[in-house]
Order: sequence, then structure tokens, then C-alpha cells
Amino acid sequence: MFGKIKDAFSNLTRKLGEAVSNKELTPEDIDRVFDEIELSLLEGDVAYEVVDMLRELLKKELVGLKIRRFGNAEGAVRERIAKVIGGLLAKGVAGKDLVDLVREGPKPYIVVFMGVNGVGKTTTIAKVGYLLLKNGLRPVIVAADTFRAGAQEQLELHAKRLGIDYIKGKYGADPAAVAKDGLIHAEKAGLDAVLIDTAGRMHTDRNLMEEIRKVVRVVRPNLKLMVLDALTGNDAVAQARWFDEAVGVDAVILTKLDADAKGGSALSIILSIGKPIMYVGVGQGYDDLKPYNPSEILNKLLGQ
Ligand SMILES: Nc1nc2c(ncn2[C@@H]2O[C@H](COP(=O)(O)OP(=O)(O)OP(=O)(O)O)[C@@H](O)[C@H]2O)c(=O)[nH]1
Ligand SMILES: [Mg+2]
Repeated sequence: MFGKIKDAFSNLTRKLGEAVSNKELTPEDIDRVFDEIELSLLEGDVAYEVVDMLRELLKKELVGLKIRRFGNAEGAVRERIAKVIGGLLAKGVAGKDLVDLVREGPKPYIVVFMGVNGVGKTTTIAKVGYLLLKNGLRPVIVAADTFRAGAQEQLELHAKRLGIDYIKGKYGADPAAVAKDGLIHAEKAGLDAVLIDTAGRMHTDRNLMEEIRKVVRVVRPNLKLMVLDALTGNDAVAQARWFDEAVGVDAVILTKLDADAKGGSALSIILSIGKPIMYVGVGQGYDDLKPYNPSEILNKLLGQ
């Protein structure tokens, strides 16, 4: 993870360190060094706008930097870069973990998972169900994807394996009605949370977008979670914007971080999403869901 762009950041630090050990840093120095490393950032899948944003922010932070003779120029540069990127990464921290929200929130606490096709919604629901169970909370999983063949069975299999209550609907059934059934079940059985899986949809599919609006209107979720695939870069940022406009997005779960070998795609999403990142998916197992941890990412990017 972050392998390729880690090299680019280490070159950035070294080159700026060299520049500052001779004289005070100027905007031109920073442009020159950025021009030299820009291609490797882009090749590492960092979005063009993100490269530009970093260039401007680092200019603000670094121009005028002076190092005393025999001072540690590279160390001073690294510290400033860490401050800038660390600050950006910290913006994504969610105020509260889902476990706390469920524990402290209304009972049952209702969560809708949404996103485009194949980003990992169903897998993520199973992981979240497992996480709640481990913390002594009882969820019900609701298959409100009545659209895609196999979707109901896929979720049912997870629920059975995990020993979690499960509510399904018939193919073609109204997803809002299925979601409501899940809510009624949770109320009757005194469960803590309702986790609602929805069909993958593109913003261009007006029927499906109308359908997710209806689910939200009918069950009034306490949390609307958008699932995004780390490999999709800029497109993920656009997806979050569409869903935010359509139904509102409270927080994001970023999946497949383990599969983003270069790292720039995930980094670009994290730096430009403008929403709290509640968890990251780091594999296909039930345990492969981690809280978003900015300092761990910063270490991977800038660590020596
Ligand atoms: N490596 C990796 N694979 C993941 C992760 N999360 C999900 N996947 C895989 O991504 C694929 C799609 O996952 P699903 O959970 O079916 O995605 P979905 O969003 O429900 O898909 P649709 O219902 O068709 O829209 C599966 O092969 C999952 O195992 C993750 O964090 N890491
Ligand atoms: Mg699914």
C-alpha cells in the first residue's frame, strides 16, 4: 500500500532538502522540484488536482524556509510536509465510531449502505455486522437489493455464517418495503441496529436513484453510509457528490485499500472527499475493516 507514491514523496523531501540547504526556499524552487516529481505522482494514480493542491499548500508552508549551516535540512522539510499532509488527512476523521453511535443512539439504530455497482457494499455490511456482534450489539441485516440476481443469497450466506438475523425480499419487491420489514423485525426483537444493503446504482439511472430516495424517506436512517472503492480515484469523489445531492451522505467507507498497490488513488479520494471516513476495507475477510487512521497513512507515505 502506498508503495509507488511513497518513493515520490521521499524524492520530494530529498530534493527540497537539497534546495534549502543552499539558500532560502523560493516558489520557483518548489515549482522546479514539483515538476521533477509530478510524473511519478501521476503514475502512482494521484489525481492531477490533488498534485496541484499539494504544490500550492507546500508553497505556502515552505517558501522562505531557511536552515542554519549544518542543520538537518531534509528533516525540517519532512516535518513541514508531514504537517501539511497530516492536516489534510485529519480532516477525514469521523467524530464517532459506528459502534459508539449504535450504543448511544436510538434503538434500533438504522444504517443505509449505498454506492455504485461492485464497490463492496454487501461485503462491508457483513464486516460491520461482525464488528457490532464482537462488541456485544445485535444487528439485523436487510437485503434491500431486490434487483441484482444472487444479491439476496449472497447476503443471506454472510448472515448465516455470522449468526446474524436476516430479512429478505422477493426479487423485484419494493426495496423500501423490505427495509421497513427489517426495521419492524428489529423493533419486535429488541435489536440494536438495522443494516440495510441496497442495490448498486449509477446516478444516471433515474429509477434506481428515485428508489434509494424512497428507502431513505420510508425508514429515515440515522446514518447514510456511502461505500467507495479505493481503486476508482476521482470517480469515487464524483460518486459521493451525486449521492450527496440525491439523498445526503453522512460518512464514507473506503474499500479495497489493500488492492491499491500504488496508493495514489486512495490518497486522492481521502484528500478530496470532504466527508468523514468511518472505516477502510483492507481485505475480503470479516475482520478486514479498520477505523480510518490518518497517522498510520502519514507514516506509510513519509516514513523512512
Ligand atoms: N481486496 C478487497 N476486496 C474487497 C473489499 N471489499 C469488497 N471486496 C470485494 O469486492 C467484490 C464486490 O463486493 P460486493 O460486496 O459484492 O460489492 P457490492 O457493492 O455489494 O456489489 P453490487 O451489489 O453488485 O453493487 C467482492 O469480490 C468482494 O470480495 C476489500 O476491502 N478488499
Ligand atoms: Mg451488493
